[in-house]
Amino acid sequence: MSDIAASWSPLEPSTVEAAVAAAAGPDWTVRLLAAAGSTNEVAAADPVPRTVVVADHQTAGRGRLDRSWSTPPGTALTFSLVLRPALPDRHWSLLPLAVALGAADGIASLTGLRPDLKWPNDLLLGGRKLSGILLERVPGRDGRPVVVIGIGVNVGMGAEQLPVEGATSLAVEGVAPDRAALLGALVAAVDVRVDELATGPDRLLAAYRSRCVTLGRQVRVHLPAGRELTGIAQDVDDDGRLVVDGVPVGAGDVVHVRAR
Ligand code: BT5
Repeated sequence: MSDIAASWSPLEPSTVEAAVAAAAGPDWTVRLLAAAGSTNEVAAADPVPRTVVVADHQTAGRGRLDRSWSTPPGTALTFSLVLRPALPDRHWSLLPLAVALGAADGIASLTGLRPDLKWPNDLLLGGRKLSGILLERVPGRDGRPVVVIGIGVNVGMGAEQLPVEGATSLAVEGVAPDRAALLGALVAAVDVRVDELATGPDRLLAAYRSRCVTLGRQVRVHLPAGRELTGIAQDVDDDGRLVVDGVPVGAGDVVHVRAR
C-alpha cells in the first residue's frame, strides 16, 4: 500500500484542465491551488457557475454540521464545483442525493468499484467511508442562488494514513487511479446527475433508493438540536428526507446500528 501512496505526484494545472475538459466538456473553468483551507470557502467567495476549485492539499476541510474533513497532503482529491441547477426551489433538497449518485458513478466509471450510498451523501466501500460531500447554497455574482458542491475522496492513503476510524481509501481497496482523471470523471458524472434531476425527480429518486444502504437498517440519528432518534430507516421521501419509524428527518448524522 505504501508503494501506491509513494508514487503520488502533485497535480499539474495543464493535466487537470485537460482531464476535466476531456471528461466533462470544455466549458468548465478549473482553478488549481497547491493548498487551500477549504475549497468550498474559496469557491463560495466568488461562485461562478461551471467553475471547479481543486486543492492539491486542503488544510481546513469542512464537513457537515460543523465537523471537519482531514486528508494528508497528496493523498486525496478535495474539490468544489459551482453549479446553477435549473431546479424549482422545492427540488433543491434533492441535490445532495443527486451529487452522491454522481460521485459514486464517477468513481465506478474510473475504478470499477461501486460505492454504496449512506444517507444523505456519504460514499462507503465495505461499510467504510471513502468520500464525503458538503453542499452549500450561496448567492451567485448576480444574486441568484448557486450551489457549491464540495467533494472529498480518499485516494492514495495507506491504511496507516487514514484520518479516522471507519475510513477507507481507493488505495486501501486496491486501486490507484490518476487524481486528475478521477476529478474529470467526478465532475462529469455529478453534472449528469444534476441535469437528470432537472428533468424531474422520479428517476433520480428511484436510482438513489436502490443504491442507499441505509434503507431497511436500524439507525440512530443524531439530530441538530442534540436530540436522538432510533428506529428502522424505512424510506427516502420525495423531499429527500430519511423516514425513520414514520418520522421524516431532513438533517442529521446517521449511524448504521445493525442490519435488519
Ligand atoms: C462530510 O461531512 O463528509 C463532508 C466532507 C466534505 C469534504 C469536502 S473536501 C472539498 C470540500 N471543501 C471542504 O471544506 N469540504 C468539502 P460529515 O458527514 O459531517 O463527515 C465529517 C466526519 O467524517 C468527521 O467528523 C470525521 O469523523 C470523518 N472524516 C473526516 N475526514 C475524513 C476522511 N478523510 N475520510 C473519512 N472520514 C473522514
